[in-house]
Amino acid sequence: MMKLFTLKSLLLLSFVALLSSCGETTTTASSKETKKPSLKKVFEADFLMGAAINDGHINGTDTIALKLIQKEYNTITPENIMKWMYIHPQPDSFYFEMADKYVALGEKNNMHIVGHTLVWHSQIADWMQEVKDSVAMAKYLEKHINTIVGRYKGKINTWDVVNEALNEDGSYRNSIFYQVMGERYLELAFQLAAAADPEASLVYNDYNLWKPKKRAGVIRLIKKLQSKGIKIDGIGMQAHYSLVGPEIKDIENSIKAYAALGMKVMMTELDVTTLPNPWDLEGAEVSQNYEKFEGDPTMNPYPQGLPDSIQVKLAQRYEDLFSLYLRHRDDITRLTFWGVNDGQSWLNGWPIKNRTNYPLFFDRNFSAKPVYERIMALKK
Ligand code: 9MR
Repeated sequence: MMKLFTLKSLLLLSFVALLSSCGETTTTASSKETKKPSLKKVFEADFLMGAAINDGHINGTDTIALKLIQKEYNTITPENIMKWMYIHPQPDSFYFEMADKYVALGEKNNMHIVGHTLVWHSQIADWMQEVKDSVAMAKYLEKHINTIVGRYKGKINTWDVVNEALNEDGSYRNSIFYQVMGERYLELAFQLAAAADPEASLVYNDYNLWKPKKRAGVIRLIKKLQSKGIKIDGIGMQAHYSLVGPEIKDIENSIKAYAALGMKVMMTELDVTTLPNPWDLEGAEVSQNYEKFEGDPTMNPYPQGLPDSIQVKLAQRYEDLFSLYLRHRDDITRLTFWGVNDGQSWLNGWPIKNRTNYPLFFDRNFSAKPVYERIMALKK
């Protein structure tokens, strides 16, 4: 009964009411399709369910993927097309064609639309790397955020405002932004985003946020912004995990710590690698690449398909994660997978290129893997 009156439940009820008032469901697929169970329906009372999508999905050329996205998900994130180098390639020019299509796709399907990402040191435009003066950098940040957030005001519901600004020990990453402006760049980015769209939910997004030292860094950041009256609504825990780590209790401690500061928590880039990781790499540091192992069969043991024994481990790992997420459903608002099917996952190329990985719920033919039923069964 109490549950009915949580803010989350009220929001969900209004969301459902809005959908019914539009006279349509969140999918445009045939009515037969809409009757089938889906992740978004099964977890409707718990979280938004989503995936990161790319060009073929947005253009509609990848028709099978698009159908699957419409059936299974009620939120989308652009995997690459809104990153600085694509959307703001020159100081005075923006490229909005793909972003416009992405937002139109989300609107057409009544989806919760995520913007990813306004300020990130990676995939930044070359010209921005050359800006060495703090006044000029602040101006460019202002132009970048005002133009992009302003264009999609009222349409993009959640923004990953700053991405991966912390080192593993919780200190600030020595990015181009930090070198030139110090930590003020984070404050400015959140201030600008809040001013450009006061209704949008504003998120700090990073990997390995379960690590105690990194968690402490996020807590310092949240408190700092809050003490200055700067709006921050949520923490995006990317959730690039393996079959064995991190431990559930570490993830749980972070969820609790962020929620205790009034943050909504989102699992923004969920996937579980199934391949050998001899260096015990954690997270998603894109600069890590082990070229010399490219083509080494011991590093790519399942080129023809995932053995049943590993399917079982994958399903168990996701079950442990989803059980945790369900326990914290009042604080977690969204679960977004980083990709649509195994063949499209970035984990086929990181940290060794050209491997065959199986980190998601759907295989290379878009068929649901055993993990799908196992997770749906959690709600039966
Ligand atoms: O999945 C994205 C991949 O296609 C890009 O090549 C890569 C480039 O940096 O970025 C990947 O997405 C990253 C996301 O934007 C931020 N968190 C880590 C993700 C995986 O690297």
